[in-house]
Amino acid sequence: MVSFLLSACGCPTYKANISNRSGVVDYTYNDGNYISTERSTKNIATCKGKVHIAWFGKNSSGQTAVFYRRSTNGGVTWDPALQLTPFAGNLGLEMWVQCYGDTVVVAYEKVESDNNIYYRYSTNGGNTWSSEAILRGGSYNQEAPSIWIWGNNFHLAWSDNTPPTFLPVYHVWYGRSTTLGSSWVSSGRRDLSDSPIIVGDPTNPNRLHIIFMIFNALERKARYIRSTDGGSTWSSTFDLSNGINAGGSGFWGRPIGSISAYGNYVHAAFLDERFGNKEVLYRRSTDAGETWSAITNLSGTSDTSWSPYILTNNAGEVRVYWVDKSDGDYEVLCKISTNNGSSWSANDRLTNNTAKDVMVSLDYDPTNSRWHIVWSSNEGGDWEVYYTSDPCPTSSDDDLGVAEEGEVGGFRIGRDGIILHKDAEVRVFDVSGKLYISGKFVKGEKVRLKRGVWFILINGKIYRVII
Ligand SMILES: [Ca+2]
Ligand SMILES: [Ca+2]
Ligand SMILES: [Ca+2]
Ligand SMILES: [Ca+2]
Repeated sequence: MVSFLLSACGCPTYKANISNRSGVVDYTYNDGNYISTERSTKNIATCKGKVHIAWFGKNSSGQTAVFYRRSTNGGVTWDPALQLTPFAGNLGLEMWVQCYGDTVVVAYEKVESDNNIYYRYSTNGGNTWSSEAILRGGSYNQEAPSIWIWGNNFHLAWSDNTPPTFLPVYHVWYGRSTTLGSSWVSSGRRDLSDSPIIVGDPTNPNRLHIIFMIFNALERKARYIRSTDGGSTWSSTFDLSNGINAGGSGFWGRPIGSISAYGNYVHAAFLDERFGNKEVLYRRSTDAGETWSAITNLSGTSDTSWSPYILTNNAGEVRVYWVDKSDGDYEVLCKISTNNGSSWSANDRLTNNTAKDVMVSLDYDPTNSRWHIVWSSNEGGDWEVYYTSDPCPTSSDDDLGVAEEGEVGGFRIGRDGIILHKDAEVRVFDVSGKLYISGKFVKGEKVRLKRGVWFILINGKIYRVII
């Protein structure tokens, strides 16, 4: 019996309204469809304890600008918002925020005579910013930027319809720069067709992984390529969809996905309808992308599951966040593995309201050992961009990792266990149901627990907590 669920997707006592511009639209994704029609979007990056968030904000005339806001203390408090671009009518759908150390990049699309990718960057953790410049431009369309930075290497994957021969055809392109995008060491066309996401392996930055989709009249599949030499050469294309086209009409037919890697573990999530309705499908590689596991249905819900974002950390915890229509409106759901994707928790939810909660992305900061999550919702009447973290943000006067004293069953959650508010008989079970700790604890005492998912029986009720 689970009588109370403490959401494992985000801190239940802390949610920040980052955009906080009442009466006007603020989105993580620049589309009137509200839900994302592609997936090359990441609105949050966390490095060295700082949290960087960018989003699209409209003015009362309906023009759109890119806004940026940061926290320098791991999401506890937030600096004032900074407007990175003037209000205009030509911003594209997607943006990408990435950081490495003190370097922060915000890239986005503009629809001009053709489409181009613009960006601004900071090399001092967001204190000051470069002027706006073209990251990839020229004839034809450059779209859907995705960036991974490691050391001096700036890796960019994007979508580009520069003609291979005579006719413009969208391909995924990759380029590497050692000058933050002002010049390029290498750059070239990879494969059909669109919506790339590039990630690297922090344990071996020469390993790069790109997930993308082929989306045309003949094929609608999720695809994968990798490089093991820092982007100099690339593998042949692997069909993650294993021969099955995504169903659905229009943009709903896009098998959009996401990818993350740490060491030999590579995790891919994408969408299709082979299990009856749109589900988040999952495959992993345990050999750095050389071979892949069978396809599993991760979401398993009764209605549309959409726009998955998958991320692993340095401790083998993997998280997938997505939006799901199964309770009638859109909610952000999540699922967690603590063993590199071998097994997964039940579905959990970040949101629970009658509004649309959409387009989630996340990052993990080893500096504070926390997951940082951002999404859009119109729960307040107009659209806003919201942030939370898991575990809760740490306030400066509390070294236990607990943000609030909210009563959740007579205990608080700390970084390395739970702290009791009163004397209690406590039994702790691991995710497989095995008894881990049993005993009497006194008020203020800490029940030490390793990072992971635990079931805690206290005062006759079971709580599911994530440390
Ligand atoms: Ca707003
Ligand atoms: Ca162009
Ligand atoms: Ca579903
Ligand atoms: Ca909702």
